[in-house]
Amino acid sequence: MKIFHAPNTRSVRIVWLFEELGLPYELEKYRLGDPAMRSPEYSKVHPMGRVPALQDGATTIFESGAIVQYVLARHGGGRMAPEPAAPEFPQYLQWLHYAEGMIMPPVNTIVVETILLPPERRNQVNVDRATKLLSRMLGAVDAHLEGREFLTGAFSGADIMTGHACTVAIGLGADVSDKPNIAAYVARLNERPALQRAWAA
Ligand SMILES: N[C@@H](CCC(=O)N[C@@H](CS)C(=O)NCC(=O)O)C(=O)O
Repeated sequence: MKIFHAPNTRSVRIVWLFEELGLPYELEKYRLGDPAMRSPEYSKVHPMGRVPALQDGATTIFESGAIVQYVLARHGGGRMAPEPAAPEFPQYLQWLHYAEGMIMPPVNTIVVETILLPPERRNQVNVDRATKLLSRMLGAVDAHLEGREFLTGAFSGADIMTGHACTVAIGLGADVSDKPNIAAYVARLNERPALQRAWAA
């Protein structure tokens, strides 16, 4: 399978997933801002010119959460995802989708307003609002992690998605001094050799 990847982006999630599963993969690597991601050829892979995307034979799929679900369903062999009948399945889906639904929107605003926009177009009101929102979104993860090592029992696709989003948020400077469970969780994730290999890819 081929992973369309750019270092330090959400495609790290997919490389991390493959590394955890020990599945072979090929990388097609880009840099953020690479004109090749805007080419007509790449728009056949991802119509918005983004990463990650995955090619599996004749199938091409984008959206990191969908890719995680797809890979685990087709190639996971029952690992890293509870069965639909398992009691933890609903919570697994919830935390799998929480990353893009709730954490990444304020993260995106912070990235745009503090990194991507030229200084004269930045808006501190937007940064302050997003920072407050992000803190509330991380608060729910912190509360859920009380007494838990991972989000839903054993390490799963939900940790790939929401764990990565928490790691990115902290990397951007989110204050988790009042969220000890998240701080410890992210430290645990960062110790995983598969994640270390994915960051280096
Ligand atoms: N919801 C999408 C977001 C994809 C996305 O925005 N990827 C960013 C990198 S983290 C990207 O490719 N940006 C390139 C660009 O906007 O030109 C997912 O989870 O896959």
